[in-house]
Amino acid sequence: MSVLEQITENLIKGKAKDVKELVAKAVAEKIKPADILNKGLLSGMSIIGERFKKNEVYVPEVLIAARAMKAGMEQLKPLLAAAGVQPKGTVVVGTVKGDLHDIGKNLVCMMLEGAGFKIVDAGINVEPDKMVQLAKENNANLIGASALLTTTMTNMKSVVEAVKAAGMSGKVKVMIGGAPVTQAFADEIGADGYAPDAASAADLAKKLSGVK
Ligand code: B1M
Repeated sequence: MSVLEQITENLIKGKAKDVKELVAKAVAEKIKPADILNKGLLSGMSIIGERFKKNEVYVPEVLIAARAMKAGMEQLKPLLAAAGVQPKGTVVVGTVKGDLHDIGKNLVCMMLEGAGFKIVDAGINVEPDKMVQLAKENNANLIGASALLTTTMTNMKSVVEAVKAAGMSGKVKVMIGGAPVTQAFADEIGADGYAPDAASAADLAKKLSGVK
């Protein structure tokens, strides 16, 4: 088994220490940082994402795999920057105003990072204007809004409106999700996309960003 395949396999199993060591080994073997990222780490997260969608693995397995990916990424980040490898896009992710639930939002952040995006985590209880401001500051192409309450999901509309008011429609797309959110609601408020779970959020971010 190649070192890249070993990285993928150990990431799926959530073995952070082994992933870290294998990434160091791959670097020592002079494998390109972009290949270590795409063919090792990201392919592991993509497999975990697919299994999560099919309910073959659950939240804890995803969190453990994401921790292993982080361990590998810590080694790789400086090398990727030095090699000029660009992220697939930048996403500002936050839980909307009035809402303090962040477990799903954090999973979405991890899956997006696992798909190759740069994440700006805006946190919880985020004002719509704050999301827009962070998108501007970080030159983001996407805003991801999460809501878990029927009383706060309406604040997603304010995010869409804040993006419009800032003249950023088209340049910055808005994707939404969370337990009470539906595609019909996304259509109603004019969001650019809806994803039912964190793995689908990564697929949607790629689609909205026009990348594979
Ligand atoms: Co709250 N809570 N809660 N809560 N809480 C729910 C959501 C609730 C359904 C429980 C219930 O009554 N059965 C209910 C909402 C009812 C409703 O509006 N329909 C509820 C309520 C009422 C409340 C309070 C009002 C309770 C009170 O104080 N009276 C209060 C509100 C506080 C506030 O936000 N202002 C409250 C507080 C809390 C805690 C703080 C105690 C805690 C949150 C801790 C935390 O997040 N750090 C909490 C929890 C844990 C829950 C439940 C039990 C679990 C939520 C969760 O983390 N799920 C929840 C009941 C339940 O869902 N069974 C409940 C796991 C997580 C992985 O799933 O977040 O759905 P989820 O994320 C999924 C997808 O939805 C999707 O991907 C994720 C992974 O696949 N997704 C996205 C999420 N965001 C996305 C964004 C995307 C795309 C996909 O694109 C950007």
